[in-house]
Amino acid sequence: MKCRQCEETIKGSGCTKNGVCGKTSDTAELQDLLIYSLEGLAIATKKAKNDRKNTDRQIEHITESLFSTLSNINYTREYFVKMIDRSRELIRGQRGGRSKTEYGVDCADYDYVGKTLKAKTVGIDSLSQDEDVRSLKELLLYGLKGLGAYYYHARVLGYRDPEVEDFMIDGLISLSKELTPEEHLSYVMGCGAAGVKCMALLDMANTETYGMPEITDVSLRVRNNPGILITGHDLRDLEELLEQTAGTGVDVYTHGEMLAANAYPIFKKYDHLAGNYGNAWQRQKEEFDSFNGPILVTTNCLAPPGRSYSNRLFTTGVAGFSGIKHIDEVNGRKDFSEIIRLARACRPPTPIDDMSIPIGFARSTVLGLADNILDAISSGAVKRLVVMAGCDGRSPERAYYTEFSEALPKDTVILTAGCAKYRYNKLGLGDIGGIPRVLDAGQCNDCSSLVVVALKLAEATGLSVNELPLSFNISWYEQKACLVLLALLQLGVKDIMIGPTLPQFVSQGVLKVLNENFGLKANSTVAEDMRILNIDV
Ligand code: SF4
Ligand code: SF3
Repeated sequence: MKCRQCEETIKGSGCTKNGVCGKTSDTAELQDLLIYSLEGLAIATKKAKNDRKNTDRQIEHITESLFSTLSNINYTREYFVKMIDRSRELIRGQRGGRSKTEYGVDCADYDYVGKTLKAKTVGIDSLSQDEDVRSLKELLLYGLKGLGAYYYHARVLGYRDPEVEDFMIDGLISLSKELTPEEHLSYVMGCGAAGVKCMALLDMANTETYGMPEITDVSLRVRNNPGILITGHDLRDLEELLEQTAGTGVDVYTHGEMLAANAYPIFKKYDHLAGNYGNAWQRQKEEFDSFNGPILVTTNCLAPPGRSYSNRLFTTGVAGFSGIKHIDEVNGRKDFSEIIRLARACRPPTPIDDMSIPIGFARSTVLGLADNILDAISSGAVKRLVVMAGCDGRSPERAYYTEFSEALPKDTVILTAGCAKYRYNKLGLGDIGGIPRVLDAGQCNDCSSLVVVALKLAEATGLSVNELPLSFNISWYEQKACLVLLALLQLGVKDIMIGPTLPQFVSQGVLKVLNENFGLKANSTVAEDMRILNIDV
C-alpha cells in the first residue's frame, strides 16, 4: 500500500504498512482498486450518457464509492470487495458487446486473491511517472472524493445536479490518461468549480429539507436520562433517529460535526435532542467511553474503536468497521430499535462540559447580520474577518489553532465551519457590539455559506473578495478539505494559508504553481502568520 491522502500520513513516505488512521494495507489497496474500477466505469458511463441511457445507478455507485474511500470512514475489506464487484456488474451492463479493454480496465474480473494482487499495481504511484502530473492527479482524486461525499449527502435528500455528475465522470476519466500538466491542472480547477456547485446544491438540500439554521445556544451539559450519541455528517440519519426515539425516554446527543444539526428548525422541535456531547472526532475514544450509551456513526471520522465501547458502537450508511454492528437501510428505512433498546439499559452520560455555545451562523443568519458587520467594519469596530474553517485532528501541532485564535486581537471575527472549530469554540472569545467573535456556519459541508457571505460582503462594499479585510487560515485533515480548498481557489480567493502541514502529495513543482498563481502558503508560527495575514496585534 501507499497512501498519503490525509494530513496524518507518514511524512516522507506516506503510509506504506497499514495507515496511521488504522486502515489495514489490504483495505487500502482494495480502495485503490475500487478507484481504478471507477475510471473504467466512468468511461462506460460517459458512453451510456452519450447514448442517452439512464445512468443513475452508475452515478449512485460512483458517488458512494468515492465517499467510501475518504479517510476514517470505512475500514472493512468485504465492503470494498462488494463495491469492486458492483463496478464490474455496471461496466458489464454498459459494455454492450464491447471489449473490456476499451474501457481501459480489467480490475474487477478477479476473485479475492486476484483482486488483492491487481490492487497492488493500481495505487497512487501508477498514476504517472512524472512527479508533477502524479501530484496533480492526486489533488484531483482527493477533490473528487470530497465531491463524492458532498454529492452523496445531496442525493440522499433527493437533490441532483447533472453538471456535478458530468465532472465526476470526466475527472475520473482524466485519471486514466497521461495529459500535459496544464491539462491536468485544468481538471483540478474544474473540480473546484464542481465543488462550488455541489456545495451550493447541498446547502439547498439541507435548508429546503430542514429549514434555515437559526442562531442557537446549544447546551453541552447532560441530562439524567439514558442517551444515544450520533456523530458524522448525515442529517437524514439524525432525523430518523429522532423520530424513532421520540417518547421512548431516551435522549439524543450530537457529537463532532453533528453539532450543526442543533441549529435547524426541524430538529429543534424534538425536546429529546439534548444538545452536543464532547468535541471533534479525534477525542472519540475517551468521549465515546464516558458517554455510557450507544453511539451511531453516520460518516467520517470514525477511529478504530476502543474495547470499552465497541459493543455499543453502531455504523450506518457508508461508515463501517469489521466486527461493529452496521444498520442497513431496508425499503427506504433504517431500524434503530436495537440501539434504542440498548440505550435504555445504559447509564446516562458522564458530563464533560458545563456550558453552552452559540451556533447557526449559516449564510442566511450572517447575511441578516451583514449590515451590522459592514457598519462595524466601516466604524473600525471590526478590523478583520478570519476564515478558520476546516478539520481538526490528532497532531499536537494543531494546538496552533487555539493559540492563533487566542492571540487574535479583540476586533477580529472568526468565520468557521467544519470540526476545526472545536479548537476555539469554547474559549468564550466574546462579541463585538453583539456580533459573536466566532461565527460558526456549521459542518465542513456548510463551507459554501462562508463563500456566500464573503461574496455578499464584497458586493455590498464594491470590493473584490481579495480586497476585503478578510484572511484565510484553513486547517485540513481529509479530502473534503481538499475540495473546499479547490473551490476557494476556483472562486479566485488568493493568499490562503493552510496547515498544520502542507499536503505530502503536493510536489514542489505543483506547490510553486499554486503559490505563484494563488499565493497559497503553509502556516508557520502564530506571530509570523499574524504578520503575513495583515492582522495588527
Ligand atoms: Fe495514512 Fe491518512 Fe491514508 Fe490513513 S488515510 S492510510 S493515515 S494517509
Ligand atoms: Fe472533521 Fe473528519 Fe474534516 Fe467535516 S469530521 S471536517 S475531519
